Amino acid sequence: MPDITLYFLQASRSIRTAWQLEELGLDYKLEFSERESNKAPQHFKDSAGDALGKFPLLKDGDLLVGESGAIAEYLCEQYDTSSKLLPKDAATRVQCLRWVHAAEATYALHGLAILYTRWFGADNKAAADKIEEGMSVNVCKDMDFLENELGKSQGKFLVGDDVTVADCMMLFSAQFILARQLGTKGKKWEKVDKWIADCEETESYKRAVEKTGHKL
Ligand SMILES: N[C@@H](CCC(=O)N[C@@H](CS)C(=O)NCC(=O)O)C(=O)O
Repeated sequence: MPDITLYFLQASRSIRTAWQLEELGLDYKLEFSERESNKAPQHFKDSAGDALGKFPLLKDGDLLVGESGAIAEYLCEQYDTSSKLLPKDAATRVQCLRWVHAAEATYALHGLAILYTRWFGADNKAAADKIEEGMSVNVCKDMDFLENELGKSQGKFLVGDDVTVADCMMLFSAQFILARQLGTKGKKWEKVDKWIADCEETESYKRAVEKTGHKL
């Protein structure tokens, strides 16, 4: 068995990695930290040993891997021996990888831009609201795309009837946008809601939440 440690910050993208580890049936040590004033405490950053101080971080033996998307790809390369999370055929594989990258580079980017506008624009609400209104166009397009792709899937998950790395990465981004209503303008996406519920119902996701104590 590999010697894996997951550095898990509460209420964060770290749940993506925990879910993937559970999907792969890998044993791992958990180093957990609550947030302090919304941030990762300095002692936790120091103990994890990555200069950027962001989570999740994964240690595999002596190798420290950062960025949830890079961790996701690393775990598939090293341990997804049956290619269940990242299928081998080129079209399905690149479809999964598109979601792995979109989770951060599109969905989290657009959602966080709005969250930061709310935080840092609080003293000029009229300007912040205008920026949020403009940026909500991106979020609504993103969510429409997700809804549409779910409609095309041959099963209940993003790429067919089994969980793939696409679900492991995308779930947190969609939950985060919807829970905080980041640019969603009160719209509802039924297939997205159903997919989120299906993901949350998997035994692997439930184990990840139970083991880590993750809260959104
Ligand atoms: N793009 C990175 C983002 C990592 C990131 O920003 N993590 C946040 C939590 S979701 C964090 O560690 N924040 C702690 C802090 O800023 O103190 C990834 O996908 O891993």
